[in-house]
Amino acid sequence: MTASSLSDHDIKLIDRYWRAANYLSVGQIYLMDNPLLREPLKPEHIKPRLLGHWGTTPGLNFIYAHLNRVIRQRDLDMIYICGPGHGGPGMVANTWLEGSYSDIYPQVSQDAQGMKKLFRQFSFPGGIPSHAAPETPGSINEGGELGYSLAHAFGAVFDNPSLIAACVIGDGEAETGPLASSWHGIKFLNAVRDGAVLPILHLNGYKIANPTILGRASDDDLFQLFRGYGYEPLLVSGHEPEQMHRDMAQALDNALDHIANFQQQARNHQTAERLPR
Ligand SMILES: Cc1ncc(C[n+]2csc(CCOP(=O)(O)OP(=O)(O)O)c2C)c(N)n1
Ligand SMILES: [Mg+2]
Repeated sequence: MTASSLSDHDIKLIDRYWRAANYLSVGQIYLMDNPLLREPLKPEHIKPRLLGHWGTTPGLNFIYAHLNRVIRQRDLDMIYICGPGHGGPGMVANTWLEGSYSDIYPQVSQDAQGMKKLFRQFSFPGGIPSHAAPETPGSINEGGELGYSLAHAFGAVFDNPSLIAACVIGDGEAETGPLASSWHGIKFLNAVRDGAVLPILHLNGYKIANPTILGRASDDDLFQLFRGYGYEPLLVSGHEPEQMHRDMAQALDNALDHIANFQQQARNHQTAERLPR
């Protein structure tokens, strides 16, 4: 285990990025005007028909911010696959913050005018879908029909040795047949020829309003289940953002060190074993 190199300054920056992405997400769901709330909110600023899942989005944005940190720090070739595609506003918000959204759609510029368009277009007539649709920059998993994120993550890394697919899986999505069987994809992965998959189970306890099975399992049961599939589980859990940032950074550093060491070992010796327990 390496100690995470996250300084207090880094934590502040990640937290601000996360909060900006959260603001941009909630703005897409609710607002069609007054994007920076520079004037008092009036009914005509609010969309007449709301559509979008806020509940999943702060978690997706949290993971996105932390993956950006490790991509920059380690110069990784990494893709974020979003199982809860209904968290579409989060994916759009992050690509807009990064600049890739405005590169592809210059009319949705990185200023107040562009932000107004960004908010208005979401799930709006003539605008963009409410899910991480094909037109969302970098998207290869729409997520409208839950269950395929992990299969897409494995598909993305086969014969692609430099790629790491970080795959966020909803605990409700994990109850679908396709997802429940996709955990076994690890058995087809060859550490010499293929890249790596980093599944991140988003255990928020619910699928819309109903409790999830994995959300009700004990930590010990979860660890045993995922060890049985061939993974080395790491748990990040809590409510205090500052501590969560520290814990998430540490967990990601551990996971990525583990992947790098294992790949290096396998590639030096040209062996294609599975990750050691
Ligand atoms: C196959 C399928 N069944 C049902 C739905 C309807 N649906 C949309 S979001 C959702 C809840 C998903 O819960 P979870 O995967 O835990 O994501 P969360 O929003 O909690 O992050 C459901 C059931 C769907 N999109 N696809
Ligand atoms: Mg859930």
